[in-house]
Amino acid sequence: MLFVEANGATIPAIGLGTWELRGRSCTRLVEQAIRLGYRHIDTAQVYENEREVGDALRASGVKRDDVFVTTKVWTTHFAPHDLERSTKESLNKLHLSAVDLLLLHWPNPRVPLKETLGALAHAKQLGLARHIGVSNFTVALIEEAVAACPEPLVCDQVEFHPYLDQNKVKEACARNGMALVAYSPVAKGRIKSDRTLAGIGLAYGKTAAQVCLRWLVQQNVSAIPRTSRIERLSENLDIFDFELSSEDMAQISGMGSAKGRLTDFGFSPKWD
Ligand code: 1BO
Repeated sequence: MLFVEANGATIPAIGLGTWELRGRSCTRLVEQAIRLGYRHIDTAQVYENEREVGDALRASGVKRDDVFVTTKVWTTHFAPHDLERSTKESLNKLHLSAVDLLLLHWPNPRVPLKETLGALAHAKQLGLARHIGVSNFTVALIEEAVAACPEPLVCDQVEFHPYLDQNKVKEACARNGMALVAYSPVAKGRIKSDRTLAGIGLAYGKTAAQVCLRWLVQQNVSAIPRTSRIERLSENLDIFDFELSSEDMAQISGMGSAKGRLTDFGFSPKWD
């Protein structure tokens, strides 16, 4: 396993995303992932699966300090006392005394960012989170957040895959010592049938999805692919025994554009 270092945090380069996983199948999948060697699990209040993730962590028997757990505070809990209360609720569901990483899930212009960041930093100071960060923040919001936050921010978790150009956000993260964590890293499954990536993979004996994930971690990005299929868990983890050439890296980097975004909502910020 490779790790991404960011402002004092050591984040496993591959994690399991759990967006849209629910109920017993979520518990089973997370437990199986941990048995296969995943040491980074990503959940969120709004995914409504923190209890199932917590059950899986407990059932796996893995030592607490051996697994990196992220959760995210939903935007309706950004007022300071709500942030603390909802984080404690999350911890209760996860059966944990602290998460490794606590993120603001999306920007919320209805609550002053400085207040929310003060509450996020306070959650860290109370020991509810080892590290803090943001998600779905644009370059301007990253810069505003870094300037306003009393504690270091360790990442911006955003959609990132070969079809979406995220160079500006990646540069803003690097400038501020933050990691970029990629959600939907295989473009919601679209990468699996990509002929360019499959062609590149032939030379390495790897699938298009493995080439894609390798392209991400090779640029110091942590990726959290979600899958509901147990057989895909091993495939997504099996990317640490090869290295893409600089020509292959450049070819894949050239595939992205601003139009490749797959996750967007009415409440999204104006993307870079
Ligand atoms: C609404 C959830 C988006 C990805 O975390």
